[in-house]
Amino acid sequence: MSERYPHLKQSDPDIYNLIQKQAKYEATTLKMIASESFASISVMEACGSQLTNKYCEGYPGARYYEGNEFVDQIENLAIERGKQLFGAEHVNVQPYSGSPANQAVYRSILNVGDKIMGIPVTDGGHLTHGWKVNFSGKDYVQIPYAPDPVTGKFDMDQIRGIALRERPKMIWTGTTAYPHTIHYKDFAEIAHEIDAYLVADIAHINALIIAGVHPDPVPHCDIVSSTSHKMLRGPRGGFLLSKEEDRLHGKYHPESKLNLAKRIDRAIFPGLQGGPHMHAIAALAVAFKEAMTPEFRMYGKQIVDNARTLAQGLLTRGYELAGGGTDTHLLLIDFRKKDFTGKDAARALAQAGIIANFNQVPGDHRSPFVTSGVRLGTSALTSMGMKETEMDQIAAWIDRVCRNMENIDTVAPKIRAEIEEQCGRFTVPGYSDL
Ligand code: DSN
Repeated sequence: MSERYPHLKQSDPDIYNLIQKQAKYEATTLKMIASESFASISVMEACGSQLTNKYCEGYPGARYYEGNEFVDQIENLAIERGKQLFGAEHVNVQPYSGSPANQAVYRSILNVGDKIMGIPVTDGGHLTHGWKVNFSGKDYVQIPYAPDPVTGKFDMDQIRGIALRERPKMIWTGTTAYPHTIHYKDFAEIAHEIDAYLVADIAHINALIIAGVHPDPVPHCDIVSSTSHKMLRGPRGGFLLSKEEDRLHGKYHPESKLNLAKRIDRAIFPGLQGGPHMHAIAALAVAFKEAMTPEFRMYGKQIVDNARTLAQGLLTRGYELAGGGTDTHLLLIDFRKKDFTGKDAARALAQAGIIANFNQVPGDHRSPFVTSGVRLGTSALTSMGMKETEMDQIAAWIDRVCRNMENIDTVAPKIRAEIEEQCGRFTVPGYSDL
């Protein structure tokens, strides 16, 4: 690898060396945390640019600081590309990340104390979908729903029953650990029936939607929220897509005279945030441009093909998967019947060079601190260029780890060496292609 950060190396060797070590670690192990992928060098260059110095509170053409000729053009480009990519009427690219984006969703359509429907974290939801220790569970009342514990899939009749009984003012659809297709149209029918807003959180699956291998939420949802990193391969950040006008005419919101787009913008700034992170917005514009290419759509499709092959490789070797398989980028190995926990398995896999996380599975009897599952994702490996052959090999390595939990200290280094050899045949942006 040629030298990438010559100034940093000289001025702060401690941080330089740690960044290099992390980069090498990620390039020589299997990055299978389902929410991670690899940003391109162009994205990283924009993110590391002089734009980090600029303050420009407000929106293009209406800022509270001077000197915005170029940053206005950058933010407008990001917005226009976002609109084109997702077919959205309105785009806000200023959220600092997914959690602030979701906070703005609440602030733009609801009042504190309102009921919302969301999936608890322990069932594969997100903290911001109403979890008790998060602002969303403290300021709003979560009505929980979850995948069926037996099938691992959403039971739309059951979800409709909860919605009709509880009449929440907003329904979240979106998960961090659901391996199956989300049918937004079905959720929209339920939301319309009870005059609730429908908001999709697509942080985990945005590239699959762009690639056309997962249904599109934009026509069916009032607001769509996303992070810009994860499988989209942009910078750390978030964005919001919405309709211009409000289907419910601000029914639950004090500022109902404003349209939906305006309320979202106001919720972000000045409601929740100050100066936009222009370096991240520029990098997001770059990522949106990359996501418009045929290569990106092939990446989105290959992510799913890889996940399916990995799932098949595990099923063939006798493992159980939550919901029986996957339609997306992720799968959950179900270790409920094993005498080791998800945490034990995740630790052992990491020792062997397979980096994932322990995660609860539907019907889990173990606590969230140990769990009975491991969540695996294929986005990062697909970005490296790995395909079906490599996925089957990975299933074999996972099997070897799980069959050798008792003597993992002996087995793990051997597998780790094999993994390093496999990774060496692929490309990691910013590491092996320099
Ligand atoms: N931390 C993310 C995940 O791993 O799913 C959610 O934001």
